[in-house]
Amino acid sequence: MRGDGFGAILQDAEIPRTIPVDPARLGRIVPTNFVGLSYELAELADASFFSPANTELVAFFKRLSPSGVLRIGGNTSEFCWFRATPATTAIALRTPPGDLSQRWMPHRLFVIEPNAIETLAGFLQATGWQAIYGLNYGNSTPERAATEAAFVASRLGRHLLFFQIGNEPDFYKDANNGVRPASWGFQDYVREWLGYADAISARVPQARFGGPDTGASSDWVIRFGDEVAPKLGSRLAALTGHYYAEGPPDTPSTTTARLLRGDPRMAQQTAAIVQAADAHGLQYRMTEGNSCYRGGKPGMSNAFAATLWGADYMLQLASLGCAGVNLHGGKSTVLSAGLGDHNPGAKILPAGQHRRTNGFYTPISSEDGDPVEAMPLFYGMMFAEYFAGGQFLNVPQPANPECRLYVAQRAGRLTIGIINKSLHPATIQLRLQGTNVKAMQALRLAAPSLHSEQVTFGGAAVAAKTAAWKPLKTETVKVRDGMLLLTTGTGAVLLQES
Ligand code: BDP
Repeated sequence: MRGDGFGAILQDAEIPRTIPVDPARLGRIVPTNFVGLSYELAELADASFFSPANTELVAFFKRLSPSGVLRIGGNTSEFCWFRATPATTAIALRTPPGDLSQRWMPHRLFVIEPNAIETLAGFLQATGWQAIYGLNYGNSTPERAATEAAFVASRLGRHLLFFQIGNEPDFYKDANNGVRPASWGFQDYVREWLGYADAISARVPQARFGGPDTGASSDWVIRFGDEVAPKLGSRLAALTGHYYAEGPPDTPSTTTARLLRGDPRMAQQTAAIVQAADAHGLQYRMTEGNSCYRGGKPGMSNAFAATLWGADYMLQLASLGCAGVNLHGGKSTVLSAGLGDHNPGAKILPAGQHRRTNGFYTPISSEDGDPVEAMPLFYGMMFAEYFAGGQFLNVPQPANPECRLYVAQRAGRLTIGIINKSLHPATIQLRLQGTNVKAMQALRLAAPSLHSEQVTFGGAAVAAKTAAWKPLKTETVKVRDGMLLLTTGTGAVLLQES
């Protein structure tokens, strides 16, 4: 697989059908805070992590977006407690006793000190990002949540986008989760959830909420909108849900080929949820997800395959009207704790190949003692960020389903993304209607193979520690009589009007 078929001269016979790009066919607007990251709430047990003093992490967030969204939640959020005062006691777990080795939830508690919220506020100021703050619902009480929410709101101020209450409630009754009994269902969830929201609103009248942050049940997302939107009115900001494309990592059916083929059900479900959100005047945000659940698959989630999957996934969701995507990651130790100290990805690693034991899907690597680094998925997110603040043009997709095309107008200029997830070069011919564009500048996402971690964007890698990045190679693609023709190998090309 090579990424250098770009700009090749084509024989007549190879020229594909022309795809019209019509500026009158306007699609969805991409919010400027579309790009997001998701982390475990237990990261806050270390107040120095989300801190303005963690300058390397600050630099990577800023490299990704000047106005992104940090969602903090995950499995560990049900095992965190806020020590509001030195006298506050720990939470009591509702998880029934049993064989802990079978439970894919934390086996211990994490304390969040007020100081960690102060440093989080400084981190958000330093990065320009906003936060979605996930409150414990699985093992807490409305009173505790309200106390924590009041402190968080007072410190985060305008950097607080909204609260979420609980993580993946549709899994609570499953044996490997177990924070609620097997008989517990959606109506129980909504009733308890409203109790939390009302307790929080009593302390923080301006509080806004998102939900239900389900793991898999798109029907819960739609039902949540129908039941909760009329009750909460403008206090409800967004419908939210999670999406993991594949998993678990140690099953033979989790493959790069399957990941890159894509999942038509995902698009159908997203379209249905966006329609429901629109009907209630709400946004829909995909608040946690990645290429493969249970920590990601080495060789896929931490490789160029994830770059291309991430770029395509984010742009597909944006084009469907999803208001934002938060891809999950963080430190191995924290992600491992969130999965009950199971590390399925590490089991399939050739010995000694990685320092990382979990969280192979993380966009940013931030392991203790190592420099902060961009992982392959980070580059896919950088690619998607070029569309933030733009408006899509509805264009037909290329015939090859592994080749995807996205076109947007941003600040009056055309931005085009072509993502070729196949192992063969792809040729695209576009007719740019109603414009007199003469040339476009191209930046390529490339790597030696789909399994490689050596990703470059515009011929340059993002520097470790500083997140410095400057394209070394831009290419000029001529537009003749409105026609743009290009070929790309496995990889992606971003074209911008010169
Ligand atoms: C989600 C959890 C998150 C996990 C992730 C995973 O919210 O805490 O890290 O899955 O399985 O269900 O990797």
